[in-house]
Amino acid sequence: MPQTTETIAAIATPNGRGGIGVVRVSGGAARAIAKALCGTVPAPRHAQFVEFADAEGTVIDRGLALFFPAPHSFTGEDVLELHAHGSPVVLDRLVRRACELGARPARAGEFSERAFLSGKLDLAQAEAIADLIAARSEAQAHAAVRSLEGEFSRRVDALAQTLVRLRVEIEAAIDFSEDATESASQPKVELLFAEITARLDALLAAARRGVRLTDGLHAVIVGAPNVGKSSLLNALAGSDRAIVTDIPGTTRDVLRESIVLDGIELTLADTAGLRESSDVVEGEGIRRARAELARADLVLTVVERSAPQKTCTLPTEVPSFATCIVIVNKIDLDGAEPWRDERAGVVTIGLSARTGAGMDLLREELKRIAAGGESDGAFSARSRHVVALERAAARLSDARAGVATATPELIAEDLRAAQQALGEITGTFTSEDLLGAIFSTFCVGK
Ligand SMILES: Nc1nc2c(ncn2[C@@H]2O[C@H](COP(=O)(O)OP(=O)(O)OP(=O)(O)O)[C@@H](O)[C@H]2O)c(=O)[nH]1
Ligand SMILES: [Mg+2]
Repeated sequence: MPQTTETIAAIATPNGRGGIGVVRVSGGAARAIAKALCGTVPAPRHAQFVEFADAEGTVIDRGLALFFPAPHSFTGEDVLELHAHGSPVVLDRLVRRACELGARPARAGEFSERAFLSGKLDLAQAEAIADLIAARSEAQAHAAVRSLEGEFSRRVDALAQTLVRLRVEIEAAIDFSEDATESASQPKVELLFAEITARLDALLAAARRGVRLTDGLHAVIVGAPNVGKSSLLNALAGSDRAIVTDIPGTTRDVLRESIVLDGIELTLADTAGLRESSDVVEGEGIRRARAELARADLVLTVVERSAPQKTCTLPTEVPSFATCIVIVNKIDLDGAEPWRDERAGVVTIGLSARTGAGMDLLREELKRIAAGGESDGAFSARSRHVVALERAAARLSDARAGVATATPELIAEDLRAAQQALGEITGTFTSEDLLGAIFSTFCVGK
């Protein structure tokens, strides 16, 4: 266990006034600070009612003190918790007093970082704490708790274990055979490759759902000029967010609006109509629309009711994992009723952004997509996890492709890199930079 000599202190409760406020102290000096500040070191894990005193012995406040001796604490170090009245002045004085007694103010996320460094949590779990605190919906909170309990980490670890078995097989081939492809364990290697690839793909899909849930869905509205994309954004957002005119090419920039459906956040982006344009500004808008498309989870392709067939081909930039809905707009011009149709997995909805007819069908569809996958054990995840899984998948596929052609050493090297990518998720392999980047986004006192 790494021995951190510095003792840290911070207010653990949010800014502002409240019934109670908590100051947390962690490190080797916590015991001495308890003695000086509370007049006693409370029995381990037992709340004790004490007076918090300053250097002159003047009472700062009365409250509860709790002492968690190492290693049975959140950080794995000696931890002191002071529960005082929730006044910013009182809590500040307590932190200042702790600092006079040998602590220093904690940096953002430093308690969680210490919990990680002492092996109390892995990196994905530490991130799940931040996600739980930041959760804006019950679904997000639920997913974060599952990650915190180690659901995600267990699946990553299990995958890493299988990868180790594969490496053992391959490395045995290096030792015992001139030619890996003729090795006796060849069928076994193929089987392991197939198993890991399938599991990695499943985990990647689950992690992408986790990111959608944690970050909210990123939906992009695209289509030809003048089909009613901006009108659709306004109708979904319930406000005149975007400019609507009958001039094709009205929208030039990407406009974003956040909506919440059944507790799940959805960011909608309205974009410039896709067409060949010689106008520099519009051209830039179209370029941005395509860039937006490339990172979409959900693509709403809008077409006009008069020409649904010939224009409903999806743009080529749509990522393979994105869900697509085709919106046939302006049905009011035909006096048609709203409708929903599903063909070859693509849902098409006929509606009118102007009159609002059929908007409920779209909202239902969005809710269904936003909630998608939740039932099969959603856990919270971050883009960095997805990136690491994608890297692992790429190296795994290189290794697999190499079985027939490459030397066993090269295959082993790819597998090692894949394993390292997995290790970055839970923190088995990490750099100082990565840790700094992750924990600095946490809040102070966490
Ligand atoms: N009748 C009818 N007109 C609509 C409907 N939706 C949009 N319009 C009209 O179609 C025209 C274009 O609407 P916009 O929302 O600006 O279309 P857009 O796709 O954002 O257009 P660009 O930004 O130029 O690409 C406007 O005159 C709207 O009033 C609809 O459901 N019915
Ligand atoms: Mg527009």
